[in-house]
Amino acid sequence: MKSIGLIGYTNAGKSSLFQAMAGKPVLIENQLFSTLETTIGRMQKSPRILMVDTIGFVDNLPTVLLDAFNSTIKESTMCNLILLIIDSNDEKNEFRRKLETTLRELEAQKEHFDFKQLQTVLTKTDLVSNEKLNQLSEIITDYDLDAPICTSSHNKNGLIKLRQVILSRLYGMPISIDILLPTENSHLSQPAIIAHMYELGHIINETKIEASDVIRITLWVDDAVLNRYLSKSNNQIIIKKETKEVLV
Ligand SMILES: Nc1nc2c(ncn2[C@@H]2O[C@H](COP(=O)(O)OP(=O)(O)O)[C@@H](O)[C@H]2O)c(=O)[nH]1
Ligand SMILES: [Mg+2]
Repeated sequence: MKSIGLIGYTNAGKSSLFQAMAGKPVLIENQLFSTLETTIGRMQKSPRILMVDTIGFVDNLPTVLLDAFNSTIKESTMCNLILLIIDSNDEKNEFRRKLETTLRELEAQKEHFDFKQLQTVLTKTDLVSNEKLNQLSEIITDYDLDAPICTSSHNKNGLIKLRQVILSRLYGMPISIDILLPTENSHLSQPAIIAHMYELGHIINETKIEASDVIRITLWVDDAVLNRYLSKSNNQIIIKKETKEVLV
């Protein structure tokens, strides 16, 4: 299992994005602490990826909530990938201030995570111009962070791109494998192997190679998980080169 944590200020659009990507409804309210408890769901079409929606950052947090808040942040840094969700509809100075504050909070948790696990995501892009999005992207890259993925949970722009980025950051590039018919030493049917692959990874494409008995599938899968399976597959699976085409 891999996990993705959603962090960011309250009202940034985390729960909306969670719902758009995980499909499971969580409480969405335009108010402080609508997500007091961490909510966990599975990423759509990739049930082995868990999504964790967390409580958001707030300025001047009441002391009684500080402990709960800090432990949630600490928890989310245990995820394989952390999506830092930022509201693109904030005014530019406010945007910069919140980004700085968030990075400072994360810096304080540095022993628990690596900034390489961080992917920034701009939300609410349906409300802002492309020009502003470019300016905000520049602000983000000025902090030595990767360029943000621009998304809108309302018109769904950028969600496919975000899925691709999540999958390739978690698994690296997708690979293609050829599945051969059973031989006398191996007893697994092609459909059985394919079913296992659906369980182990995220399949992008499945084709029968013309004039042969080979079925080729392209998938995102953890190297170690695939290798463990290969060791039991009696040479019925051949790994092809990594593919460059990325379709979800
Ligand atoms: N226009 C627009 N509004 C959004 C979008 N995503 C979230 N919102 C609104 O922003 C507010 C806060 O969203 P929510 O997902 O609860 O934020 P959270 O506190 O980070 O979980 C709600 O009123 C949402 O309807 C979006 O993509 N576009
Ligand atoms: Mg929320």
